[in-house]
Amino acid sequence: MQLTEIDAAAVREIYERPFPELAFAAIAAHRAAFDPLAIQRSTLLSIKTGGCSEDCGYCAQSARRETHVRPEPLAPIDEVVAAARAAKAEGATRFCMGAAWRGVKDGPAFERVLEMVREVSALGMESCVTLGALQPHQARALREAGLQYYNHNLDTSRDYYPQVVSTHDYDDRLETLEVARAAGLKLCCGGIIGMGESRDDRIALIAELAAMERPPESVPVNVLVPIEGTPLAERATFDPIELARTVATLRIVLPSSYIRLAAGRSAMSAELQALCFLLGANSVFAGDRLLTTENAPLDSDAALFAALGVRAEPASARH
Ligand code: SAM
Ligand code: DTB
Ligand code: SF4
Repeated sequence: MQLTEIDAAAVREIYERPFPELAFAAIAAHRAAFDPLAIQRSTLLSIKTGGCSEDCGYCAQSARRETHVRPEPLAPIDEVVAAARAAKAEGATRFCMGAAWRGVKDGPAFERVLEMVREVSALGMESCVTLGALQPHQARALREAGLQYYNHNLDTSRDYYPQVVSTHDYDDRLETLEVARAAGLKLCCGGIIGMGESRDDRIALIAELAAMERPPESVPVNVLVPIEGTPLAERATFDPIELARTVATLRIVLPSSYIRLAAGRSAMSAELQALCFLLGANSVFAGDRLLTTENAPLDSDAALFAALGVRAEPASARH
């Protein structure tokens, strides 16, 4: 099914189906578009940690909050390349570099990021960066450096967004997504669940993604990692069945996108991850760390994959 126009009512009809009906449709959609045994693996590295001007209520890296994070300057290129090599050796096919910036500023720091992108691409890995807001000439420079994916999440519904962040708005996020798309970049765009949003908010986010003229190729589904010192940690409400419904609905409305079980896996049982893979999640963050927090360890992932009989997708299996 290729949906070009989909509204919240259509998404709700899918999301709220009796679970066995929802699951059956999601599994069928997954098998029609993907090898259900293959899970894509991306590795994350924080290349510029903390000290961010923004006030995103879930984030450890806002300068406005007292958290476990100590700000660090932009990483040197050789450290980033070493981390990318290690990720490749461990079987990751995509290397994602994250900076705690409101947006990109022209100058030596951006030049260094461009060099990181060139070096990672030269290793034969897919590259992804997440640097906040982008201007068109910056997006073009990233594309020319060999960048494939730009990660920029909508994070939640338009209605709930002002309760999550006050220093930028939903339209700013959509604008950057358009800028990245116009430069020929693939989009990695998803959200966070479990930060006190309602089911309506989750449905509205899914509808927003599905209604894009060209939906994101990659959709990260983060479960809130509660960070001490952030306001949303106190509102953390995680419901595993809502996660499963979110994954299954995304699989049905975005049949050819990779759906990533992103942050929050270290707090999930093997059974819940297995359910999400069954319902169409086919990508994970691999590696012991996310940006500022721990990820599900590599050895437990290997054990989980072996127990389920699934395998890491080889490089360039589809793209
Ligand atoms: N500053 C850039 C931006 O905001 O786009 C890039 C980095 S930001 C940390 C990237 C994404 O990480 C956020 O949009 C959010 O989806 C996710 N994220 C950050 N902190 C998280 C947390 N505590 N739990 C779950 N997801 C989180
Ligand atoms: C995404 O959707 N999730 C990643 C990545 N894109 C940049 C970030 C998760 C961060 C989790 C909390 C932390 O480690 O600080
Ligand atoms: Fe800054 Fe991004 Fe964290 Fe928001 S999510 S505070 S923009 S690093």
